[in-house]
Amino acid sequence: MKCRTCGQKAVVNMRQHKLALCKEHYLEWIPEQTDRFINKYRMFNKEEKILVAVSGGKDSLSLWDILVRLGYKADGLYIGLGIDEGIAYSSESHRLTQKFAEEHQLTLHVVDMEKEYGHSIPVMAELSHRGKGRPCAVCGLTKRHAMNRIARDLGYDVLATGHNLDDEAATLFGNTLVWSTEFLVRQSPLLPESKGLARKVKPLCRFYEKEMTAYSLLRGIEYIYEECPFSVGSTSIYYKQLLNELENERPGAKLNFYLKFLEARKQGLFALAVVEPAGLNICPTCNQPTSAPGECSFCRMVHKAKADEK
Ligand code: Q46
Ligand code: ZN
Ligand code: ZN
Repeated sequence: MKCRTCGQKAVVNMRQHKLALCKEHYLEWIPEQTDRFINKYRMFNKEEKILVAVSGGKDSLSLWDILVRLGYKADGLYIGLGIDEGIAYSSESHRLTQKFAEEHQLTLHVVDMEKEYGHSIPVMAELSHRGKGRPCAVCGLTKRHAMNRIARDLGYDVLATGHNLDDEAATLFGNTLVWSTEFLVRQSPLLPESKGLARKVKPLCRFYEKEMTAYSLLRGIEYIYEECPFSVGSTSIYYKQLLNELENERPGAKLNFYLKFLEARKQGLFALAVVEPAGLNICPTCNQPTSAPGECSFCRMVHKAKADEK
């Protein structure tokens, strides 16, 4: 297999794109494509301040790396979840993120759950009785809250996350199985800023997970190989397996599933589902927008955890 650009030996062969590339040209192709997606979906421009949510995994570190290589103003945000589970998951992912930031002389903000709110994610989940043994609901709520707070307080224009095509296709598949129109209408590479919530973008949403793995390995990015221990056995991992079986038989099926959805969405397939939240309210504790009057669900959770502690 030869590189399409230079004819040297290819190291990556992408059946779904009928494209093989050598190391040098693959490491050029990924940022070029990313920039194309950023412009196509009008995510942000070179003047805007971008906050990248970095977890220490391959996708978010690669995203940070790509944005900086492309000349965008991108700082990082690491959220210390306090997940150990015998593999020191959080401390190891924090160490690798810190290392990446230092080596590239980048600015990294850190929010430590335990220091700022008194409890790690697993403890918070237990104390607030949410999530039935899995802290993911609490974790998701916390991450959204912290990202939005830092973006607002430090004046970032946009929040970028490292979701890849496999993540997006699995979410889409899950939402389609139950025809969850309210989620389908909001699933997009770009969510514009609205009522105090920062603009959110997913510049890697059209790359297969294996393309991101290849990028991070060829770029020599050191990332945490382990997935979060709480992701084991999750529905999204099951959906990813199903979609991979489909992809093996029909290369390109996953990308088609996602892109055709974006097209249908753009043409207004889910437009009727757009229900504006009835007059967004402001949480009196953290000043972030919330759908119901009174404290937001994050602040209620923190209070409940504090009350139950006593
Ligand atoms: S939600 Fe759940 Fe993830 Fe949080 S607790 Fe781990 S698996 S990190 S994307
Ligand atoms: Zn080449
Ligand atoms: Zn609040």
